Amino acid sequence: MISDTATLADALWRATCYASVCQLHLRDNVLLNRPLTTQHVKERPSGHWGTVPGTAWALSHLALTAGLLDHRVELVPLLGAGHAGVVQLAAAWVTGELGKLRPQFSPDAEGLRRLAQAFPDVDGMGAEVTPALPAGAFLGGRLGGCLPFAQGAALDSPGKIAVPVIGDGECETPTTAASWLAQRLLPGSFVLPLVHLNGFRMGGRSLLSAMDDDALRSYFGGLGWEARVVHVTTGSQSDHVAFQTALWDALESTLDDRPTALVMRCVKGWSAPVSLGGRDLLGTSDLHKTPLVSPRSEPEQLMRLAHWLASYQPANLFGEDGRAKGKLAGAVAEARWCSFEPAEPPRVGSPTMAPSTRATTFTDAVTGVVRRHAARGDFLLLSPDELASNRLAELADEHWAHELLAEEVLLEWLAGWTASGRRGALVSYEAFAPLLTSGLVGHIKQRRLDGARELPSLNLLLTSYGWHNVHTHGDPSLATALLALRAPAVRVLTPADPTRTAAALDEAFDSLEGVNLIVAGKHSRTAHPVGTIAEEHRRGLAVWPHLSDEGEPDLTIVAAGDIPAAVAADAVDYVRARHRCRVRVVNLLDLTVLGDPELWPRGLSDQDVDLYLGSHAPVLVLTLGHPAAVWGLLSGRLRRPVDVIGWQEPAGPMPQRQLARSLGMDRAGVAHAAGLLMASREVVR
Ligand SMILES: Cc1ncc(C[n+]2csc(CCOP(=O)(O)OP(=O)(O)O)c2C)c(N)n1
Ligand SMILES: [Mg+2]
Repeated sequence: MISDTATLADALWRATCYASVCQLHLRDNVLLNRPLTTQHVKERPSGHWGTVPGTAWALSHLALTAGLLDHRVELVPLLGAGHAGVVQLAAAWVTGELGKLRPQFSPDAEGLRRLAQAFPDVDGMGAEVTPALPAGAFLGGRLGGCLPFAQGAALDSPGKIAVPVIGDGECETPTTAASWLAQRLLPGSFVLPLVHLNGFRMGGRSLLSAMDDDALRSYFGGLGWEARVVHVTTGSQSDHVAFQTALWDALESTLDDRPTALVMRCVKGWSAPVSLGGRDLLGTSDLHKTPLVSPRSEPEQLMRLAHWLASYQPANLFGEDGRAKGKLAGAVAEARWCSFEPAEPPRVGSPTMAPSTRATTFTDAVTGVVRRHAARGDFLLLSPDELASNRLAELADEHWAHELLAEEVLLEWLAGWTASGRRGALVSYEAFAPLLTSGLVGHIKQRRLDGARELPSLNLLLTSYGWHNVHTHGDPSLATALLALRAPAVRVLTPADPTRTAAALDEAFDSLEGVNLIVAGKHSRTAHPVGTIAEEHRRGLAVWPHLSDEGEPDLTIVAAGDIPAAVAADAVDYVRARHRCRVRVVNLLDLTVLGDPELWPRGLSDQDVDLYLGSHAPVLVLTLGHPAAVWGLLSGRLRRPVDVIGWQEPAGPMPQRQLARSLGMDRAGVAHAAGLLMASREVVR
């Protein structure tokens, strides 16, 4: 059986490499049934080749092995490489999946010609990994997240094994490096990492490549993984047999819950031309991208390209119409692509609590809601060692809660977990949440792409921020960065008290397609009147009647967050008395309400601006985060005097009270800003 599969894998591998080389270089003659001329090649071929042969090898074996397993166990490949798009497209074209999605790229000669001509702008899919195609559940681009994403996806997914294909360069990233050890926290998460050890990163040798097989086994062994090292040298039948054998062994030990990694040693970009112009290519970093960048003007390059394509024996793979034949047809029939796609749509329900359910402390608020959601059995709570410090210690021992001091790993766990339709949240210090920026941006991109499914939101509860904390623990940059993306999925929720925190979490946990940043302090014990909570949730803001004068105000104070709400409540009578003006206080739950309604689902229309903020009153916004984030949302659309009091990085450590005073986040600061605003309105008039 192994030798039969090896033969089929060889056909699939050759076809996938062939279709990759076509995409990178050709515009015509894609079956090579005529001598290759300059007319057939692209003017300026470009793109990444180095990762192709090893990744194609992995995908070919995994798809065939998944076919043999026939639903008993699902093998789900995930691509970690920075530039595996071309090989993903090639594998999807060969196996007909691309043609199902985009009929113009049918699995025949015309389909391949069109694909080659389109690359690198393949009909909305670009040239990089896409969720629309097999093995695309992890978008990649950004190296490091694939292994932990696979761990999160495979957690509590019986019958599925995630197979992240990870480069040796990628193994140098902190996120991947931390994930090996982190597996200890997730027994029963069946992950079989395939380390694609091709010797090189982008510009030089990888660190792993300097280790011999024993050293590799010791390295992985110390981290808790058994490494099975398999050598793929020329791509011969015996290489395929050795790989199949190692893969089956590794599958068996993975299912025994013995973490096992398959380390595939090969040469980066093998099967490409070994030299050019007398210069060695093989065994150098020059094969990271295609080396044949000017085959039109360089006859040697054209000749090398023709030999390169011919080396995969296309006539033996494709019939005259370009359809798979012989062993390749057999391989396509056997191959199977598995995914983490949930059998049913995500189980989101309606909120678990009545809006008026009161919570007196942050601890009550969070533990109550989290427990109610976790009781549904599909919830994961993650934290970088901050549950106890955030007064949530009682959650730490729950089987659905995991703490690991590696923010980036946790984000990928959450993303992998939710990618299979389940719900969860990450509790992090606001100051260190910017570590998550790059990962979140990647997931936001991925979730916007064609082929992405409707998934439960990524929820982040950000606590312990600088207004209450030490100098080193203040940095609201994550919210600022995500708002700057202008992605409608992002919401920044700043509940004013524990009851509102509970309500915000309750709604967020059951929401779909979003990235919810909930910024709430663990100290707050204030309880504002609850009458407006339903409106705050529905609309993202509400006028607080208990603090507001009736009718049109002379000044509107918008408070976004627990400290701003408390400061507004404290300052309002003072402002009223000092400036003899009518004041309205608006509680803002969702910062994106201030943004353009064309872009943000809850953005205020011009009529709503007048309704909530008053038709002409100057506006003073108090925010927990950077004023720049608010200015960016407003973009001048209020057409009236506006000021924003928020976080600015202090020059050095200072007592909290002094910090608040220096930034204007206190009664005196609010009164001062209010006076200036109202004076400027007089000038504007
Ligand atoms: C976080 C991050 N840093 C840098 C890059 C740029 N980059 C793209 S591919 C690559 C080298 C990857 O090497 P390896 O993981 O060994 O993959 P291979 O191409 O050899 O399969 C780098 C550094 C990136 N994509 N992501
Ligand atoms: Mg590499």
